[in-house]
Amino acid sequence: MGSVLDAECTEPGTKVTVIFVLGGPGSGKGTQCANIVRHFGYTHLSAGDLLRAEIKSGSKNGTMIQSIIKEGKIVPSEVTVKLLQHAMQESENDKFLIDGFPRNEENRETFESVTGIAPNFVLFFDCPEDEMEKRLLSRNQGREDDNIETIKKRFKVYLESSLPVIAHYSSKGKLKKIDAAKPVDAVFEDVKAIFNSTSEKVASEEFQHLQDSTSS
Ligand code: UP5
Ligand code: MG
Repeated sequence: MGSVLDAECTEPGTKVTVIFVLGGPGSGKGTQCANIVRHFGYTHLSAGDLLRAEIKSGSKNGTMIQSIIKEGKIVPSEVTVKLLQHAMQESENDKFLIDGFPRNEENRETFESVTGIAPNFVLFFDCPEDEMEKRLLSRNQGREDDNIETIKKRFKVYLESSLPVIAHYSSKGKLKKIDAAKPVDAVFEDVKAIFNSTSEKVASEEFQHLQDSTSS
C-alpha cells in the first residue's frame, strides 16, 4: 500500500488527518491519546517517545538528544520532523495524533514546510503548574527528566516557547481547549465530545459536497 506521505498524497485534497495534542509537561497528553486511539482509531505518535526510542537505539543523534531532554530543552526541528515523517510513512493509517509537538514556532514551520500538512485542529490540555508537577513527581516510570530540577526547566521552556504555538492556533480558530485538571475519565468525556462533534461535521461537509456535485 502506498504511503500517506508519497508525493501525490501531499497534494491538496488528499485526506491525511493530523491532530496536534499540546499541553504542559504532565498535563495528560499521553494518557488521553491512548483513550482516543481506543475509541476513534487514530495512530498515536508521541514526539517524546520517538526521541527516547532514538536514544535507546544507539543512533548517532542519541547522545545529543539525551542531553537536550535532560536539560528540558527542544531537540532541533529537523531531527524530530524526520522521526515523525518516518513514523507516518511506516503507518498504514491516515489519521494521526501528534503528541507533544510542535513545541516552538520553528517546529511548527518546519513540519508544515517539510510535510505540507497542517493540523485539522489542535487539542490543548490546560492544567495548572502545581498539578502537573505533582503528577510528574509521582509518575515513577524512570524518565530521566522527571526530577524537580529538570521539571522546572521544562515548565520554563513550555511558557516561553510552546505557549506561543498554542496562541498561534488559537488565533487561527483551530484550538480546542480542555480543562485537564479534572480526573482522567472526566477529561476524556470532554475529549470525546470534541471528537464526536468534529467527525459529525466532517461527515456532513462531505455529504454536502456530494449533494453539490450531484445536483450540478
Ligand atoms: N495523569 C494523567 N492524567 C491525569 C489526570 N487527569 N488526573 C490525575 N493524574 C493524571 O501523564 C503524566 C502523569 O499524570 C501520569 O502518571 C498519568 O497517569 C497522570 P501523561 O499522560 O504522561 O502526561 P503528558 O502530558 O504526556 O506528560 P509528558 O511528561 O509526557 O509531557 P512532556 O511534554 O513533558 O514530555 P514529552 O515526552 O512530550 O517530551 C519530553 C522531552 O522531549 C521534552 O521536554 C523535550 O526535551 C523533548 N522533546 C523535544 O525536544 N521535541 C519534541 O517535539 C518533543 C519532545
Ligand atoms: Mg507524554
